[in-house]
Amino acid sequence: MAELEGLEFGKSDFVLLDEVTMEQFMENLKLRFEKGRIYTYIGEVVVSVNPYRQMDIYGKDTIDAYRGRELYENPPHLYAVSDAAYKAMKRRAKDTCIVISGESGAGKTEASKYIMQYIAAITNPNQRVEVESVKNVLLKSNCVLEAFGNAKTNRNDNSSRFGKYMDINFNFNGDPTGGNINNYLLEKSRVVQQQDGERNFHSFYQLLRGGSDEMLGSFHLQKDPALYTYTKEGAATATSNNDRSSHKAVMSALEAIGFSQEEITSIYQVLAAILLLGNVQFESDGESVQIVGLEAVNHISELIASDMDSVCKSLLFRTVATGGGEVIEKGHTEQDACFGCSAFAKALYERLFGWIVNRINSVIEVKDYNPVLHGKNTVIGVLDIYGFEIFDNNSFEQFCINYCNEKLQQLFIELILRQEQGEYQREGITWQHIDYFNNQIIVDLVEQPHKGIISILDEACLTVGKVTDTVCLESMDTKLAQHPHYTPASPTDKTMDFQKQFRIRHYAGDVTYSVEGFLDKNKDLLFQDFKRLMYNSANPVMKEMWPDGQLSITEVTKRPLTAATLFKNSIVALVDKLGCKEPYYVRCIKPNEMKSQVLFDDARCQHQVAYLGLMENVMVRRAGFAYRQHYARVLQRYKMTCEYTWPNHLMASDREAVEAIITQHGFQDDVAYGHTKLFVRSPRSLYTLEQERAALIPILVLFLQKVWRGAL
Ligand code: AD9
Ligand code: MG
Repeated sequence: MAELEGLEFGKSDFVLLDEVTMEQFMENLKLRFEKGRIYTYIGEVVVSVNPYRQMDIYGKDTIDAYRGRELYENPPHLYAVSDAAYKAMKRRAKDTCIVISGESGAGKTEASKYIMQYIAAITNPNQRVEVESVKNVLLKSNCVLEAFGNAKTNRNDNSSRFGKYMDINFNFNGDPTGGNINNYLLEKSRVVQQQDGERNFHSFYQLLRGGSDEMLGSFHLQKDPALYTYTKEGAATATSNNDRSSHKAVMSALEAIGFSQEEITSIYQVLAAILLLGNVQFESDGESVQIVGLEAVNHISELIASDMDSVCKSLLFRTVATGGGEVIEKGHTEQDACFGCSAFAKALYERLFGWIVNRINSVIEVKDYNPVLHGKNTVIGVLDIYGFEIFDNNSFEQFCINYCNEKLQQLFIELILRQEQGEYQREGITWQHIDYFNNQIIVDLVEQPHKGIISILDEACLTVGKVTDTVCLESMDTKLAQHPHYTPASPTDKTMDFQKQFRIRHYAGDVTYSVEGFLDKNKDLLFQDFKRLMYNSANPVMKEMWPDGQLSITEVTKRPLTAATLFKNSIVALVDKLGCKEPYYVRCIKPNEMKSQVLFDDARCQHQVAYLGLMENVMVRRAGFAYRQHYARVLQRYKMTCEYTWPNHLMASDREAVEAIITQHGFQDDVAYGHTKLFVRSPRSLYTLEQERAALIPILVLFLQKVWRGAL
């Protein structure tokens, strides 16, 4: 691989643009995409454009080219930031994290996999067995989590329907010793309903199409996904995934990770039970509700190791404690029974997914780590989480996801600024604080205690009696009407249905939310009877997934936390975790909606550049010093451009030699000399140096060839 790219490929760092305008930014991004250069820097941030084709840039040669090298020594690549994060962790014992963001289909998950592969490839040179086994589990976990957490959507055939943060732990040698995965907000509503053209989670189709006849027979399943309510929508949907071969791969990944046969069977039994639950129907004779077709229920009870009576009971009744401490069974209406059944199916899947993640964690957990013996245990975190979402119809899920992005943007602002300021302080250089939009005000709008949207939602969920979505919306409109980022629906605004919608002015743009279903989704009600049913399962694996089922009805006094509050708590914890690490960023862009490898949709890309805050990022980077490097490195790279330093200098220090180069080019007003590094303010100076160097290289090569041939 060439050391540096030629200028025909555009500027490899947006900081080098002649002017920071959206026009120039887009021109450069497009040129690079068209030339097959999918990565570009903003300082240390990698901007990545999904190529929608296999690129020959991830092989062993490339890994070797990036291993241990500095960012600017090679063309921009994920491997370079991975290496930077790794070096910071290993050499400076810093915990680091790589935050990958971008919208659905932009390439986040692929990027996270390349990052993990790179880290796996450059570590454990001595092939120690225990380290290899940790690496193996970390890599194999992707396959399992994708099967259970990904689905085909209209935007992406392999869309992650959960947020994922993975910590990889390292010992003092810089070898992985373990890890931990956190998952966020699995889109469980997909289990029972999918939009046109979309599918349920891959795992269901993999089981039906790839499971052996023997397995399917014992689960009372048939091969055809069209036979099951929950999979029939997606049954005919074409997808690039091969369910049958994926099933094999997942089974062997589960085994390789260390799941026992009993556990693997239990996982698939839960899936089978969910599929059968989808086919259960209810009918009412006006007085009581019955289940239509008891055979499915019989099979379900077998699959979840319960008795048929208990399953029927939990589908048709709920146990309630009266004020006097009495316990009574209340029959469901047909509507309640249907609601309960699908809530049960969703919860079964969510618990299963959570259990799988925990089980993987138990295998890779760092055990017996002794800091005295093993040195500091350092961490690299990789975050692959949903990007900002603006759909035609935005619901509770988009509200949560967009709140999460506000929090991450907050962190981005804080960390990038903090990092910059920290560096200037360390190097003894003064710099001017710069201001830009701080989105804390929007974060507060959502999460502030008592006043924020989540609090208002929670209050409505806790109120006894029938508070509807619309009543809750009225309360939000009254309390937040004055907020500059909140717009109540107004009868005069033609773009909004004033009875059901509200609008938030997010940092990334305005989003109109439809409040319909907000309260149900926030309450996330699951009748306690289902929890007890599963806790009493004779299958120990399933029982383990439902520890809260052990409480008897009279013991259940506290209301469980709402979905929004649980999500908020998990995101606050995530941000805390990221906040104490040195961050590296990958900002992914989706070039078009057609999955085309040639189409660059200017408007769509520009929109993403705007809401990812990339222009601001370039400005911040340029407002300070765009470029900084250790003196020795600067000298090594540019010494050929100065008569006092080529081929060697006679000065007292590298710093003085660098000063000679800078002075000879007349850039002295554009730089600052730190304790260990040179800081260059304007990219133009750097650009001139680069050009001069590039022009000199062919002359130098000619010269050397002549020397070798003995012509000189
Ligand atoms: V979602 O938010 O989970 O819906 P992601 O994760 O951002 O989304 P993903 O990584 O799944 O997107 O990428 C979508 C598809 O783009 C992949 O399935 C690949 O077909 C394609 N892709 C993405 N990145 C690359 C790449 N570096 N090289 C080749 C890529 N193809
Ligand atoms: Mg993904």
